Amino acid sequence: MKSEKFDVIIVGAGVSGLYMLYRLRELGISARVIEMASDVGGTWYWNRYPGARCDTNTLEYSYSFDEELQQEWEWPERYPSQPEILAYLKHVADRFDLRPDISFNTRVDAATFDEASSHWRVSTDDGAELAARFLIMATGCLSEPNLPPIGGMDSFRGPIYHTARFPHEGVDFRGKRVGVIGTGSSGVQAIPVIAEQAAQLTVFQRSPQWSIPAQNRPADPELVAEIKADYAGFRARNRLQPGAQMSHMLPNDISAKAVAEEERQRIFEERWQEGGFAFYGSFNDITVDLESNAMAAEFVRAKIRQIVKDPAVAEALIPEYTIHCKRPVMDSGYFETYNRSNVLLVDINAAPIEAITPAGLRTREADYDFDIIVLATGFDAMTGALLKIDIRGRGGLTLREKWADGPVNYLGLQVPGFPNLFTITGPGSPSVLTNMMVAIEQHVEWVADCISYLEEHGQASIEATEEAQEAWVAHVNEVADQTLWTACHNWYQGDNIPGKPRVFMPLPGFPPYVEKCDAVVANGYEGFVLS
Ligand code: FAD
Ligand code: N01
Repeated sequence: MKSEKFDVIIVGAGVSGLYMLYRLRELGISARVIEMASDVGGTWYWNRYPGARCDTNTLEYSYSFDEELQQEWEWPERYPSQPEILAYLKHVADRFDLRPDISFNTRVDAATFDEASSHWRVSTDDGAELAARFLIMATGCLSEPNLPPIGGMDSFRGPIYHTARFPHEGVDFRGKRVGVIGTGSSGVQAIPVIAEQAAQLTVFQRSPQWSIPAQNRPADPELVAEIKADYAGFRARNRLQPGAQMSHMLPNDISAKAVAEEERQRIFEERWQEGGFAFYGSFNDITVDLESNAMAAEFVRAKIRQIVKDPAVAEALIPEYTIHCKRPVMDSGYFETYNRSNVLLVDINAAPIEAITPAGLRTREADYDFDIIVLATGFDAMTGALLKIDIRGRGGLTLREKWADGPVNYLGLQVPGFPNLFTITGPGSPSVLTNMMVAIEQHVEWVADCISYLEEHGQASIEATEEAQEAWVAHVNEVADQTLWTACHNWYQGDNIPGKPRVFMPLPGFPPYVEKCDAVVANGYEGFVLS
């Protein structure tokens, strides 16, 4: 059996893993990245479904750590497509010569903390065993696909594709009868594109979506020049926003209830035309006040009724839950797609799916014949990829046991009982509630600085205390309870995975979180034991 030793092992070569490797190298610390895919990119390697695209503006969804990189790279559109982001991440890997320290096509199956040597022993699917003092999980918040527990999958005569495991060579939908299950961000992006190609598209909807038009367009050269003239200043202002992004239009600091009806409609319309996250910045209380939230919902409801010609279909597409309660969805012609004669919407609350059949799919009310089925059913978010690995800390305690009632940790970075193990954008940190590029950079820099500090001060290990964890978990719950995010069925709290404990996992509010992380360091790594 091979056995290699490193200072640090990083699992995952997406945005997080690549920057982590770069940063450690700059500090002279040796690291090995283990990645199960055949190349870099993470999310942008796996999610190759038609229409896959970011909904964070390109000038914000990019690394800020290298001035030349951010000045030189040119994004053609307002929102980058999956192929563009993948090309960018491959460029980063090549530009900084990161590939020699990455093992591709290798999956980490287990990691055990050896208390005697204070090392992590990591086993991979090729039978290798590696050891490192520090283990950094850059495994992604949205990387473990959710395969719905629908019977008969193996019996289907055609192919079934999950959006997060789409074939690299693409799929030819021309002339095909296609069934799509799921109407989250992935489904909403894929459905209009598939509808244009397929002979017939049937969409199986469990929850309707409050989708806002993305209003994607070619990059505006004047805006690009303006931002690039002071990129550092732009990034710094971004980091002061609760979601670490500005969408080129700052939120209005006024309540929806504080303006007259006509003015309210004007502002909603202006923001709808701007598109994307800007809509939720129409007023400062849409996401926290039920009355203001209802006003925004009413505006979007009217838009759906206006766009969708068949009133019954329009009603089926209108959600009942509060707007912005699920992760916001942005679209390019989603509601318009239901005006096409080759598209059928099936509400599976009224007619639940019973099984996948050899010919297609059966609901309680009808049988459907398909050539291709697409699962746009999302992810076992935030904890899925971590818990898939058999992680064992002090005394053989497994992370699965520790998190049996939901994830607990300190700062979203470390779990008591698991010394020297860090999670990038782990549960309990702002992660998926932010522009993740920014959240990732902040976490990577904090972890790299921490390891460097330990090296400089001759400390072998760092471990969060139980007291710090308890206080942190209480804090995350308290902040989450002040929002409307806990009011519906969403993956932020594991509702999409049968049997997953219902815990609100990310922490709302990026700037106060950064302040806290900085204060912890300033106070000598308060809440951690260094030894
Ligand atoms: P990932 O990109 O998920 O990378 C994790 C890597 O770890 C993967 O390559 C995976 O193969 C590897 N891995 C996992 N487990 C193992 C294992 N056991 N062994 C070896 N390797 C392993 N965020 C935004 O901020 N804005 C957006 O607009 C946006 N759009 C998105 C669109 C889609 C379709 C999806 C799915 C996500 C989107 N996100 C967006 C979130 C996105 O996941 C993050 O922005 C970011 O790409 C995460 O990077 P990461 O490196 O942390 O994780
Ligand atoms: O996954 P989702 P996603 N039977 O969980 C349904 C990011 N992202 O891949 O809502 C039938 O949102 C499920 O129904 P319900 C972004 O953070 C960003 O679309 O649980 N249906 C839902 O309709 C996003 O939030 C972009 O009732 C089932 C759908 O499948 C996250 O990734 C693009 C089912 C899953 O929606 C996940 O998005 C893509 C079942 N058993 C992704 N199980 C951008 O545009 C689930 N569903 C930036």
